[in-house]
Amino acid sequence: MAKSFWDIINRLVHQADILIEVLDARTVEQSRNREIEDKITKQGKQIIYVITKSDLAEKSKIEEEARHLRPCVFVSAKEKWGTTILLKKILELSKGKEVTVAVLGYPNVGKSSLINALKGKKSASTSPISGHTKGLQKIRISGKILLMDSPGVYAYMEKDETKLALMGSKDPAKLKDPELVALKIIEEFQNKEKIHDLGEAYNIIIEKNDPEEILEEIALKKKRVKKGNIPDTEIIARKMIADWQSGKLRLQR
Ligand SMILES: Nc1nc2c(ncn2[C@@H]2O[C@H](COP(=O)(O)OP(=O)(O)OP(=O)(O)O)[C@@H](O)[C@H]2O)c(=O)[nH]1
Ligand SMILES: [Mg+2]
Repeated sequence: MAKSFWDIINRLVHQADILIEVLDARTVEQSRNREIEDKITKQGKQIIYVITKSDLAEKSKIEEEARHLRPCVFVSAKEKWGTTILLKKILELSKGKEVTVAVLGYPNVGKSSLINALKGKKSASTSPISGHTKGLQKIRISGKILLMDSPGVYAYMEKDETKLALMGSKDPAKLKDPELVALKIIEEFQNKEKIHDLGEAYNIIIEKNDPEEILEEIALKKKRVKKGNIPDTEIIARKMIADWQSGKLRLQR
């Protein structure tokens, strides 16, 4: 796997003139890969940072996180924002010449959706389940711009399952320790003093304070129980992770 991963990166960097690194607005810094960014710039290719899913985060927070990234464009493939600006940026960098642009990033970050939003119609297949795009696919956007969709190869360099899950790059059904990730989500809400919002998302009032007890409380109140009314923390954890990944559970606003 490791070899085919670098093969894909090398091919993309070799074939493309511009590489778009797709970053999740909710986890801008974590969705970068410095090693791949270095490889791109060393080969004299241009990077554009595209922060997608901008509809899921507060603008001021994204701006703060993205202040060092240049050039950087904010997009929502869902709401169709930012695509005209991104196309203009590509044309500006290519100086009107024909250009190949590769789209890179973590699984499920929104690479294929971005391509469809740029094209204005569905050309790349998308899915809420990570690992959807398998091979490289070329999609012509206009006479001047050829886009390349790629699988979410970034995940092969990241061994931390919790991080991958929080970034939406790991299918909750395939997690070895979903409870650990759910506890992290609960802690995130606690750290931001937004535990009330977590309850609200599930139409319950959270009364406990300890994250493990909160997980059990949510399982009980949402009736995810095993025989003997024992909270099924594994099932509720997988559900919470899926809701986090889809944006149903979110910290902003
Ligand atoms: N809210 C929101 N959801 C988005 C946006 N872009 C993509 N998504 C959702 O994110 C999920 C993944 O989108 P894809 O475009 O398939 O992601 P990908 O990076 O191509 O994923 P892989 O091919 O699995 O690596 C889908 O459920 C999309 O609907 C966006 O701008 N806003
Ligand atoms: Mg894809």
